[in-house]
Amino acid sequence: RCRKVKETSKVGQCPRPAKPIEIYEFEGCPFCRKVREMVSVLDLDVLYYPCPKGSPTFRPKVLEMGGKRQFPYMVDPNTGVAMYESDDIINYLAKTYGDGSVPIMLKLGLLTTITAGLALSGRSGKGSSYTPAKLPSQPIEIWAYEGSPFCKIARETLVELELPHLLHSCARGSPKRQDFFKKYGLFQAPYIEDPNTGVKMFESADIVEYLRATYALRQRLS
Ligand SMILES: N[C@@H](CCC(=O)N[C@@H](CS)C(=O)NCC(=O)O)C(=O)O
Repeated sequence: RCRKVKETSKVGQCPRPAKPIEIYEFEGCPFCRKVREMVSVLDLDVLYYPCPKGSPTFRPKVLEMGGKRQFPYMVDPNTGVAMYESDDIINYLAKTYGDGSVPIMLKLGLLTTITAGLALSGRSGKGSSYTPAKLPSQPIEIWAYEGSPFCKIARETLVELELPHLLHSCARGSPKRQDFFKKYGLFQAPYIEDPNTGVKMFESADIVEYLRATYALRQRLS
């Protein structure tokens, strides 16, 4: 017997930000991971400014803007609100761009931090430290969502190279999946479009190779 999975979501009825939310963070941080999960739940488009350890551009900017070198840090250009603290950011996003509710797994305090950390532990710190890279003039666009291991591989590299990226959330249930399907004839994530070079591509391994070849200052041997 064939069972169909029906994709539904309430996000279509929620207010959408006119300009993307800006989040300063890095892939390997469990507190940042919690916020990224909420971003997927709310189907938001977010401009991520990567702040891996040792990175020269956005880490100092956060210190300048907020007074602390702590991640995640969120700026909402639509409301002028800016804040640290993953729980505060999650609650703000839920109230402003959702129905106010936060999924149970994201509001268990220490347990949420531990489970978010476990979700990252198999990748042994990937997406936490900086690899010297050229800074592009425009953010790279990526269609991705937090639950996908293939999207994670692509984002680790975006973060390690400190490449600003506009992430179009497209988790299960996202109405953007249908739009994507109409445009490209299939749905597959991750997918990137780099306005700096005109490159468009699927496949996490190809994306990683492209990003390193285009932006890393020292090429890896492996
Ligand atoms: N209570 C904060 C904790 C955030 C936190 O400790 N973030 C770490 C990264 S996982 C940090 O900013 N460390 C300083 C650094 O990376 O330089 C929250 O929930 O957002």
